[in-house]
Amino acid sequence: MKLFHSPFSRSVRIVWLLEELGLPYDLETLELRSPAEGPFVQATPSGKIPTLEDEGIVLFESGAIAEWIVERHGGGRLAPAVGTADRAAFLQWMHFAESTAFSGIGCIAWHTRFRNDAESVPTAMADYRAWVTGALDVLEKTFADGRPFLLGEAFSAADCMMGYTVSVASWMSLLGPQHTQVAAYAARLAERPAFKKALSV
Ligand SMILES: N[C@@H](CCC(=O)N[C@@H](CS)C(=O)NCC(=O)O)C(=O)O
Repeated sequence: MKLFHSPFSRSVRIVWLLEELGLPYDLETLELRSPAEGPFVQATPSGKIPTLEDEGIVLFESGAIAEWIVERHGGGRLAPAVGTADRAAFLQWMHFAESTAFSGIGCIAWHTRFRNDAESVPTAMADYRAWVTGALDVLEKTFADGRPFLLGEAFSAADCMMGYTVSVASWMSLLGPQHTQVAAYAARLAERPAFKKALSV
């Protein structure tokens, strides 16, 4: 497998997963070009980061890549069996992590990091923060029962997806004082050697 990666970008999710599974991979590390240059401008086969090349397949979308890796190479690890109730929850969190929970974070980054015009769009910025807070509130309720990971006692690929999301939210100071369970979840994940490795490459 060859992974196109940029430090601290969503490809961290995939490095993390590969490390958790102990799978061999080649990393092509790139500098992230500003998305303000235009859509799909990254120096990868898809124009986006992450992109995975594997067995002649070129795949983008971090969630799809993570699902492919556990299905094709996981040997039953880090994902519940297809067709089970746990699998349904797994799919929900895999997709929630990017499509719902990361969308507001991405918009905030767009205006604060790439466009530098956050002050001129205060209503939109307030909406984005509310979206992020709403998603973190869902997680806060989920972890209120004391579970260490999204699916309960078992760490799964969904935690690689969501762990990146909550870590970025934390780095961007988007967690509120009410998000104690989410903060504890992020701290728990930060101790995992595979995540530490993913953040170091
Ligand atoms: N939903 C996609 C988002 C991919 C994405 O936007 N990646 C960012 C890096 S974190 C990127 O390539 N940004 C630059 C661009 O859009 O040109 C995924 O989860 O992989």
